[in-house]
This record gives sequence, C-alpha cells and structure tokens, in this order.
Amino acid sequence: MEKKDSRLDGLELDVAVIGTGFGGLYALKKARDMMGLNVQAFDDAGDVGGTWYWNRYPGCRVDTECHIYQYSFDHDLMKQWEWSERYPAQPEVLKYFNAVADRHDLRRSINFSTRIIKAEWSDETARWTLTTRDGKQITTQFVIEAVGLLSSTKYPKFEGEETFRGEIHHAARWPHEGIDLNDRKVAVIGTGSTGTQMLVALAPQVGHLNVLQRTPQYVVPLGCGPVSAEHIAAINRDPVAFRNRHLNTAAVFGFDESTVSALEVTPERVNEVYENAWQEGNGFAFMLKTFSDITTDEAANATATDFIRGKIAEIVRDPEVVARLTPHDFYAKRPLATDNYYQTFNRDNVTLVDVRKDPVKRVVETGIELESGRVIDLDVIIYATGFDAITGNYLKIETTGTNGLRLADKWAENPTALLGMMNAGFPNLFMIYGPFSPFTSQPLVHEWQVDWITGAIRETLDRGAQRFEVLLKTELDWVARCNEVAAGSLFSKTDSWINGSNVEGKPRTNYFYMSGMKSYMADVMEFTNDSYRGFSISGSAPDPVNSRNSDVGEQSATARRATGS
Ligand code: NA7
Repeated sequence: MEKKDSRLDGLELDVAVIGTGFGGLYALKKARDMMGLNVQAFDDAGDVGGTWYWNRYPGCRVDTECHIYQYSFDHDLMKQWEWSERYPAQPEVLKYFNAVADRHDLRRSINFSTRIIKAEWSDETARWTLTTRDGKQITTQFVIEAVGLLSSTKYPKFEGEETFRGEIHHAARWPHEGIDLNDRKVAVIGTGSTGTQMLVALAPQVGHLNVLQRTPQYVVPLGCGPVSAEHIAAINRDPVAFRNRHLNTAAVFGFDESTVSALEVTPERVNEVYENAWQEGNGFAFMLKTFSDITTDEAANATATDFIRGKIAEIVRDPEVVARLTPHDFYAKRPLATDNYYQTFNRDNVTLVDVRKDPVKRVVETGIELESGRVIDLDVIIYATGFDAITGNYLKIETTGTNGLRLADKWAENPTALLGMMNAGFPNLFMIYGPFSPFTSQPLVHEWQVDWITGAIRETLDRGAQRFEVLLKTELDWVARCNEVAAGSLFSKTDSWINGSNVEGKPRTNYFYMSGMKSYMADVMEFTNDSYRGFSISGSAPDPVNSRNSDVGEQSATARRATGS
C-alpha cells in the first residue's frame, strides 16, 4: 500500500489517529463514521494490522481465544467471521484486519508509510502540531495515540555484527518475502513468547537450531485445535451480551478467573486441576483459571512452578537439558503457551545454549562467539529479544505539552498517567492502552477505551470547549492506587517487560492497573458519570484550573516523594 501524503503538509484535522492496529482502526471508524469528525490516521507500516503487520515470523500466532481476540463493534462481522483455529496464526489475523479495513472503507483515511516523529501542543491555539518523518506538518485538535503496547522493538547491541557473513533478522521485522531457512544453521536468541513460538516452528525445517537462552521460562501447551462451539453459539445468540460478559472478568481472556486458593485444597486436587489445565492448554488459563492466588502468594505460586518443573523433567530426555530449561523464579511473567515446546528439545538438530552461564561475546564472520571462546557456526541469526514495552513507542514521538513539558522528562524516572488513556500536562492527547491500563487481553479493552476517549471528545465539543485534560492530582492518586495493588503482586518481583526491567536504563516500576477490567470500568465510570470529576474541560485561554497543571514535572516529583512511589 502506497503512502498517501501529497496533501499532508498543512492539513487541519479534528482528530489524528496514530497507529492502525486494533485500537487505531476502531478509533478511526468511531471518530470518522460514528461522530462525523474530520479524521486521518497515520502509520509507519505499509498497511493495517499494527503488531500483526510487523510480526510475521514462523510460528507467530495469537495465544488468546480467537473470539476474545477480535472486534465486537461490528456485530455482523462478529457473527460471520469464521476463524479456522482456536488460536489463529498471524496470516489469518492479518486477513481479519484487512477484512475490517475493507468492510468499513478505512484505508481512504489512512496515511501508510508515514511516521509521526513529533507532537507539539500550543496553548494559544489549543491544537497539536504533528510532524512526519519527512517534515510535513499537520494540525489537529485531538490526538489518539494507538501506538502499541509491545511494538518498540528491542535490538541487542552485539559487537561485530557487521562482520557476519550470514543474515541477521529480528522476529518483529520479519521480511515480507520470508527467509529461506531450509537446512541452514540457525540461532534464535531469546525465549519469550516470540522465541518459544518460533523455535518450535523452525526446528523441523532448519538444518540445526541453536536456542540461545538467557532465562528459562515456564511454558504450558497452547491447546491449538478447533474453535469453541460454545463461544460461537454465545456470539450468535447475543454479541453484545458476549462482549459484556467477558469484559466483566478481570483479565478478559475468555474465562472466569478462579476464586479458589491453591492453598485451601489438597495436594491431590492441586495436581488434578493443573493436569486438566495442562491438557486443555492456554497460558493465561493455566495461571488465572486454576487458582486465584498464583500471582499474589509465593506458596501458591510454588504449587504451579513445582507442577511445571515436574512436566519438564517428564518430557525432556537429557537431564542436563532439563536443568537448563528449568526456571527458578516465580511464575509471574506474561504466561507463555506453545504446543510441543519442551518436546522440541528432544530433537537431534536442536541445541540449547545457556547464555547466562556463557554469554554472547560478539558476532564473528562465521557465527556467534561466546565468552568461553566457543564459536557457534551459523548461517542465520534471529533476535527474539522483545520490546521496550508500554512506554517505548510513545516516547519515540517527541511530545511536548503545556508550558514546554516534555513527555520524555515527565516519564524519565517514574512514569505516571491516568487510566492508561491520559497524561496530565498533555491536553487533548489520548492513549489507547497506555501506562496504567488494566492488565488484560487487548482488543475488547481497546474498544472500550476508544469508546471512552471518543466520549470525552464528544463532551468537549458539546460543551463548546477546546481542551480536555486530566488534573495532576487525579493522575497521581490513580497511580498511587495502582502501585498499592501492584505491590502485592508477584509480577512486580519478577524481571520482565511488565515492570520495565528488560530494558537497560528504563525505570523498573509498576506500569499497570492490576485490579482487573471489571473494577477498572467501574472506576473510570465513577469519574465520568460525575461530570468528569478530576478532569478539566475548558476554553483555550489559560485558567486557574489549567495553571495547576503548569508545572507537572516538578509536581509529579514532589508527589512521588510524598507517596514514596
Ligand atoms: P520477551 O518476552 O521480552 O522475551 C525476550 C527474550 O529475549 C527473553 O528470553 C530475554 O531474556 C531474551 N533477551 C533479550 N535480550 C537478550 C540478550 N541481549 N541476550 C540474550 N537474550 C536476550 O519478548 P517477546 O518478543 O518474546 O514477547 C513480548 C510480548 O509480545 C509477549 O509477552 C506477548 O505479549 C507479545 P531474559 O528473560 O531477559 O533473560
């Protein structure tokens, strides 16, 4: 898809949407077709799909039930679309995005291959100026950033890459034409969701696969298979009720979370519950549907880790590989699920390399040299090294709000934001699934947030006002509440992208609202239904309320010191 930017420079909009994944496409649809606003969307990608446009690596698939991992706003599409598998592979998800874009004629309002690199707010005009990578400027009253939770790709910096005679790729930037890996010597670096999916898919195809693992992870089966007849029937009966039922769970993964503690049943029962969950598949179900306290109580967590460690020892034949594959931290990262994961390490053409014990020293002409001096002979190196999650893509846009406040400064030490959707000091700028969003699956929650955001825009316009913003105190209170809940969660004690510890120099802190979607919706509606209490909806002239946001940076720091957050 060619970019459509000949008339971009000087364009004036009501709403600019950045990103065309799940959140962005629906924001465009809602603001343009349901509200009649002048809207354009922008995406660096060559077509729709967001993360599903970029992530085309072998084995890439959704690990959430397909009926939850789709839009609900188009009831007919929801009833008609037939997913071929319970957990669709990437090409099918992309096909779905294309169908949505075609059905709603969205591409005519999207500027592809157009990266927004700067966003500047003007107090005088109460508008944002967006600058594209090639210097074109667009002004807009509102900005909706749908830039992705896990989209800012993290590349390791290994010395000597330029000397390598083979190919180096990142899983999240997989070439559209594919890569010929047949019979080649391949290394996959990283064993998160990406690495685990990819290595299982690659093993039967490549000559030899070297899995460079730094930290072992707990991986359960996915349970790929036919779609759930129960879900299809429920959607056909009443799509709205289906959507509402699942939004009213904690994590929105298509099941009710358990309310039973792992510590209040017999060890035999614990084992039975985990065995059933293992057979059924799905990482989120294994973590959240089995027992209620796996992510909050160390002893309960140990029941899950003991079970999975037992499975590793049972499945993997070589005791040395078992030892390398066995994790020792809490089961409190984003849960992984891939069919045949541990079985893959029984293959003769797969070698598990422990790069914690013997780290990568550098890339050399023929492969990867480890600290021990051992050289792994390779044709292809693939990074599955993850993302600068949550805040990464927002910070790639140089954003300046009221009184010259830079987002990069505001988020330098301890990022704060409200509801995952707003940021004090940045009027009329909305985020979809930004920091302090509920910790859930994405599509239905994106839709819910878009509905809230467009409601806020509607309210501003209906009041004849020009700016909608959150007061700093509202934001800090929200973050303090989020942090209090997160402090009781094992996610905060376990290194992963969830708390920023996967990126050097990034604040290691809480970035989520961990009380669940049901409670999140109630909390957000409490503000909203009370005439947007805690927000300011005003004209463009500075007023006493807005001036309270005038030094958000300093106030944030003071409040953080006071709350100890
Ligand atoms: P993750 O889950 O962040 O995993 C990245 C993996 O890469 C993980 O195993 C890391 O080891 C490893 N890694 C990162 N940097 C290095 C270096 N320099 N050397 C060796 N190994 C490294 O990213 P994914 O892409 O798999 O998944 C991200 C999310 O996308 C996923 O949760 C889904 O929601 C979709 P570490 O654990 O840091 O030791």
